[in-house]
Amino acid sequence: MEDKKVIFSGVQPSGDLTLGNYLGAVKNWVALQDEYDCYYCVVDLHSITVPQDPKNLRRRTLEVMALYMAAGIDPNKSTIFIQSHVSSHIELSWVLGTMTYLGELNRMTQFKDKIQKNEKNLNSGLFTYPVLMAADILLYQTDLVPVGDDQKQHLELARDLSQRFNNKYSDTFIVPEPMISKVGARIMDLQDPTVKMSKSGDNENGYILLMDAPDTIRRKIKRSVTDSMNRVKYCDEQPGVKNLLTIYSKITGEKIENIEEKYRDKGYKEFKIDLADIIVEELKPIREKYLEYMNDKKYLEKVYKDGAAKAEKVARKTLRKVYKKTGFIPR
Ligand code: AQP
Repeated sequence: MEDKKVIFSGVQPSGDLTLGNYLGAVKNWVALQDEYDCYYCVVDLHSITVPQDPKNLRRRTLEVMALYMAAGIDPNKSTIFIQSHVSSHIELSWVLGTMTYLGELNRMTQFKDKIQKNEKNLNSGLFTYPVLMAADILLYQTDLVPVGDDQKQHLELARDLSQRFNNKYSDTFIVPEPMISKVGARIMDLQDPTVKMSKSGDNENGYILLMDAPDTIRRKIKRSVTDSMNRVKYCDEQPGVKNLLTIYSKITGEKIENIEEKYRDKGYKEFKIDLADIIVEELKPIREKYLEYMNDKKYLEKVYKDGAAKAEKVARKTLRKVYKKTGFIPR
C-alpha cells in the first residue's frame, strides 16, 4: 500500500480564534484526515514573537487544541501536538536560518505589517518567524500545507529552503506545496474589508470569534460595512458584500452565483440576518464541544502527550539526517 501523503498546519495561540482562522484553515483540515497523514500543531513558539502573558498563553494553547477537536479534528486520525514539546523545531530552525538570506526575510509582508504594529517590540523572532515555520513543515516531510492566503509567501520560503538544502547536500526534504482553498482563503475585517480579519485586530467589531455569543455575532454582522449600492453582488467594487458572500458560501458550500440569485430582489438587511443565522448555526456545535473538552483537562493532556511522542519520532528522524549531512558528529 502506498504511504499516505503528509499534511502539516498550525495556528498560533496568540489570541482567541476568529472566523478567519476557522474558514481559512481549521475547517479545511477536517476533511483531509482520512486521506492524509495529518499533523496539526499549536504553534506556541511562534506566538511569543509578540508579547504574551504566560498565564494567558498556557490557557490559550489548550483552548486552541480544544477548538481543533471541537471543529472535528480527531486525535485518533491526526497527530495533534504543541510545538514547544518537540524541540527539533528549534534545532532545524537554526540550521535553516544559516541558509536563509537576510533579503528573503526583509521581503516578507507579514514581517513588515507586524513591525508596524509592534514598534515597541522589534525582536529578531519576528524577523526569523518564517524560518521556524519552514522547520515546522520540513521536519515532517510534508507534502501539502493547508493555510490561508496570507501564508503563501512564508510557504514559498519553506520550498526554497528545502530545495537549497537538497541541492547543497543530497535529497533530504520533500518540497512542500501550499493547499489554499478557492473560497475563504482570505476572510476580511468586517469593519475594514481591505484588511484581513485578524485575532489581533484593533476593532472588535471587525472580527467574529468562534466563541462569540449568538447575539454578538448577529450584532457584528448587522454592523458590518457594506456600501450604498444595495445589491448582493460578488465584485471588487463592493468589498464588504464580497466578503460576506465569501463567508456565506464557505459555510454553506453554496455557489456564489446561487446566493446572488437568491438575494437578487432583496436588500442587505435580509441577507445579513440570514448570514448571521448561518454563522451561529455553524459555530453552535463547535462551542458546545469546545466547552466539553475544556472541562476535561486530563483528556487534553493525554492528546498532547500522545501527539508529541508521535511527532517527536518523525521529527527526530529528519533532524538526525540533517545533522549528519551538515557534518555534526552523531552522539
Ligand atoms: N482572515 C483570514 N482568512 C483566512 N485565513 C486566515 N488565517 C488567519 N487569518 C485568516 C489562517 O489561519 C491560520 C492560522 O493563522 P496564525 O494563527 O498562524 O496566524 P495569522 O495568519 O497571523 O492569523 P491572525 O489571526 O492574523 O493572528 P495574529 O493576529 O496573531 O497575527 C493560517 O493558516 C492563516 O493563513
